[in-house]
Amino acid sequence: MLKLYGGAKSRASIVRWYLEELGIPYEFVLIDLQAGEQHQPEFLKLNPMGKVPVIVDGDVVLWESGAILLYLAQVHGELPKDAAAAAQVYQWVLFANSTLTQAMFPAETRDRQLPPLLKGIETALMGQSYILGKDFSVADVALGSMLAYLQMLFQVDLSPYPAVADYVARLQQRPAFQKGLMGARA
Ligand SMILES: N[C@@H](CCC(=O)N[C@@H](CS)C(=O)NCC(=O)O)C(=O)O
Repeated sequence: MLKLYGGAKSRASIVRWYLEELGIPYEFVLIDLQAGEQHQPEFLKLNPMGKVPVIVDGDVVLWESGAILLYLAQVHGELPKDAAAAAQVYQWVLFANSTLTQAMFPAETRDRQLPPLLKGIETALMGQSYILGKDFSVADVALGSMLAYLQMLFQVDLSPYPAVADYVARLQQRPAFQKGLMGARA
């Protein structure tokens, strides 16, 4: 069975959400981040960077939540075959995990960095339910997780961006979101 290594409150929840969406059975292996278990030799064999999430899927050992999401999407036939269409998925996963995440930290620059990005997401969501159009995809897991974290961790007010606020609310209603992203926080 696929193993997912994560902390109690960590980005492993993003992967958990997608595993729940795909209905893939998995074993969650809790790493005690407070105790520094991620820096122990046993864990560093899985991820030399000493960070979660990590998955072990047969012979495949993989870290970085975005890479894991895209791997799962490809293995389970959820990535478009067309290179240009697939690149749209990569674009949003990378945007969520790099540009958007960097704008969330540090706190001193958050108020300046975030508004232009939220405005851009608002524009992209105009007239559509999900970031790539009418259908839910792995790109929504990457982007929706970061937007949900913005609200949960930093209480960012999304009301100036009604399409973004509606989008996050729509994603939060998904059973897999509740089980994966919220359930893992307990
Ligand atoms: N970009 C990485 C970030 C991984 C990351 O920073 N994980 C944190 C938990 S959310 C971690 O393992 N922290 C422990 C440490 O840095 O010692 C990803 O998306 O997987």
